[in-house]
Amino acid sequence: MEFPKGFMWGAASSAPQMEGSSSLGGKSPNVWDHWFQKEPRVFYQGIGPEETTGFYANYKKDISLMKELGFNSYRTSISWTRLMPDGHTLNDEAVEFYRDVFTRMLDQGIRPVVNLFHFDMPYWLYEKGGWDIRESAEAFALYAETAFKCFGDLVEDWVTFNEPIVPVEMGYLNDKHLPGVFNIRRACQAGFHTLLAHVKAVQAFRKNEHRGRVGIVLNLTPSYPRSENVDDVKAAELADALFNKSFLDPVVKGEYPHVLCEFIRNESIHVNMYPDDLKLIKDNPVDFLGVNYYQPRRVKAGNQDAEHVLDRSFLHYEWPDRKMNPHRGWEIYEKGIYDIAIQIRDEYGNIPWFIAENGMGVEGEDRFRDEAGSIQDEYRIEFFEEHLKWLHKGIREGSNCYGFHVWTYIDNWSWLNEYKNRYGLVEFDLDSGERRKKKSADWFRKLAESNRLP
Ligand code: BGP
Repeated sequence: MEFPKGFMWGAASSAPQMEGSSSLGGKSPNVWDHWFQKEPRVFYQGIGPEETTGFYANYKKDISLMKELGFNSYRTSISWTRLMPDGHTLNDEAVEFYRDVFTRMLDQGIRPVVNLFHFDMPYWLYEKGGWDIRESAEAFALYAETAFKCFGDLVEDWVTFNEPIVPVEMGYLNDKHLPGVFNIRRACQAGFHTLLAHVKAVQAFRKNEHRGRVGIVLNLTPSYPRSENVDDVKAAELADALFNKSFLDPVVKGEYPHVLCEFIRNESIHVNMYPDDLKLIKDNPVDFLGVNYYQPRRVKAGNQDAEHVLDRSFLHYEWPDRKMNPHRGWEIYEKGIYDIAIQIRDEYGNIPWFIAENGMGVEGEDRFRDEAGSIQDEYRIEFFEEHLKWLHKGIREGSNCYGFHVWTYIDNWSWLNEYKNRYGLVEFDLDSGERRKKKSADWFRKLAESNRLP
């Protein structure tokens, strides 16, 4: 099974999950630094973003290892609070660090795909109101433009946001990210300001004629109704509009989906915007799309007496008898990747896109260690192979997919699970800091070098 010529093979990660040194090098705190250091909460192991794999200190070693794994590209993110600690002043140490990272990647034949925001809102901005206030969009646009100027000679693939719906869903309809409230109106406003931040960055990129392309990475969770019952079908449509199309439609088609507009009208939600905002959205579609795919959403209409409209409309539902990843509690549904490929081909103008994250988080991988000490993660290889078969079918049928990034290169720190679920092709030893290739690392190298799935 051969993939198109020049196919992008690599991995994705993010600054807050990889860099560490979060109080060094002139960086100011983001919401995650603050949360782990200052706000009492129940932690899994109590390991915060200060103690990640330490990419800030070890990037040279890591980039060489990526080369050994056959990567021809890698997505990382810039830390906003490292580059511009107070939102205005440029941190020279950060510029030097990122310039060296991108230069070394290029020297090794690894194309940098650079993301500007991976859930890491500066704490100073959060204190002012975060995504609740319009000022956050202006602040982001200034940061984006600064990054384009500082690194535009090295980077050609720019991503404004990773999974912009996640901070909205987890922070405004859940207590998993800050601010941790349940407020649908605030969720809609925060989502709108995030979109505005994105389009303002795209506009700045085009206006100043920067080199390369600008896109966004969305986590798409295909929404399948639990049954053919009309209520379930409607609930699935609403879930799709809220969690997929709320960003997918405006960034690609330049407009919000009608199901979402209807929901906002029915709920009498007022979203503050300026008269020209919708035109700005219309005029600034992305050049490409990155898609993170982990699991679908199985949707069933909810209890009509429930207090909150979201509970009345649908439940995020796990189908009995589905294949599950027991460690992460996520369904494994490989065909979902094909459904996305075909949907992008047919409903989104066959825009160039790539898989920006796909991976399997597993707890306690120690038990899969062989005598030589290497983790034999055959389950991960099978997970990727099954997804790649479906992706390949989508490409064969004309979907314009140009790459596949796994989540992730090395076991890294995560927002809610810290180091519980391991995703890496490379094992990270928390005690010694040692990096050890797992079986999947060798499998990935062969795949990337041959550009084909055996
Ligand atoms: C994606 C995020 C990543 C990463 C991944 C795995 O949604 O973009 O940052 O964390 O999911 O999820 P988790 O670490 O929660 O298991």
